[in-house]
Amino acid sequence: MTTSNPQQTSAYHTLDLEGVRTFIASLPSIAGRLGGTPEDWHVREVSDGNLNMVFLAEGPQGGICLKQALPHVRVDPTWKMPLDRTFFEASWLRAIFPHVPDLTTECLHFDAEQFILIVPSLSGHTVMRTALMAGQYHPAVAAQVGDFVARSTFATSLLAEPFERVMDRRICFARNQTLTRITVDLILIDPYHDHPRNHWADPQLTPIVAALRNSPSVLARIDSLRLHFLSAPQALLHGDLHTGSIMTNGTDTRIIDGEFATYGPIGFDAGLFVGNLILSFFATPDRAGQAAHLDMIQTFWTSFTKCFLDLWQNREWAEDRSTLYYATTDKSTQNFEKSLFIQNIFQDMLGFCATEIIRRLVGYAHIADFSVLTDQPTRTTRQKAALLFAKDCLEQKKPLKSLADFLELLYQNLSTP
Ligand code: SR1
Ligand code: MG
Repeated sequence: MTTSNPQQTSAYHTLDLEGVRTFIASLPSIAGRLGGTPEDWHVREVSDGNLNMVFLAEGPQGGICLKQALPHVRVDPTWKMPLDRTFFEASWLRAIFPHVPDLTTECLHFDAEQFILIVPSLSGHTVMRTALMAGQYHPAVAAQVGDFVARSTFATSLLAEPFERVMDRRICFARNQTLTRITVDLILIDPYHDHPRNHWADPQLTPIVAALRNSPSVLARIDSLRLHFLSAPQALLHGDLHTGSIMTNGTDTRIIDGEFATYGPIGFDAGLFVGNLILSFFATPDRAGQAAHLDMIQTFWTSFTKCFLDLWQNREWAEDRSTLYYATTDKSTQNFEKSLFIQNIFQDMLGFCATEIIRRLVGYAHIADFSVLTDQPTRTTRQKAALLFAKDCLEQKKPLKSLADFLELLYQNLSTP
């Protein structure tokens, strides 16, 4: 297969099922994981996301997951795209895996010619969004995601490493510009303007979209969030931390699909995750399920802050003094500065959470959550409520200073028709 894509070598070709079998057979360490002979392997395509081809291969001894970038968006072949996203996903895994080996998958192999990434398969795990839509709420998962965000961001930030290492990694991930462009356009620009990619199911949402676009404070906040996203390289982000990027069996949870990885504000990852929990909250029919969502948001935030601050607290000494921040100041200054740092992440989280809610309802790449509400008027009412909640978060006419304020606003919007 040849295209005019400059990154694409003539050797690149998109694999089919037999191609996957042959490719794995050429890699002794991967073939050894599966066991048996290539004829014994069960290979199937499980592509689900918007961008790539994904295959699972299972043998008598184990399984792997193989992901290959396409020269276009998988769900829209007219949207051409370079292939390098699997390189960035492999690089992200290699950077964070030592810090979160229990919460993501190991990069077993990356092929720079075929843009193929191989990781262990997660059979027995379910996509978190699918579990939520089935009413399966595992309290441990939100805590694990909080730990994941804390450990992966802390470890790749200036708080943990000499600035030279952080800057080298920033240089690497600053090249992930194709997917960063998608994030900037789809989340932080398009929904606030007319754009052919925007769409929404029910015309009853149109007045709310107009209200978002006509609100000076919303537009100013969106510009501030975009500026912040692009100019605050605090830590290596997952970059697309929605509930479809999380797989769990209720006890074991793995964060996958880090192809959007880039340096940015920590509140972006937190905001996307919480935004998706809130979308699921508004799509949940019953009170008990809704309460479980509030618990998950609280658990996530508590676990994130505790884990992040514990990691910071433990950095009292380092040979390289440039990596120590507020370690030797008096206790009350130290507590003040650290709590200010967390407060800023909290405010970023609220902002990015709102942008994620808006883009998933009226931008591109909608989510399936609301399909569980089979009654159309109820579905529309809930989508309107979610959008209005997001608008309130961006405008903050009444300041949201704490998680309690945030959760109260959430309940208010659920009960206001
Ligand atoms: C063209 S990519 C659209 C969306 O899919 C990915 O999962 C990201 O969420 C991206 O914004
Ligand atoms: Mg993805």
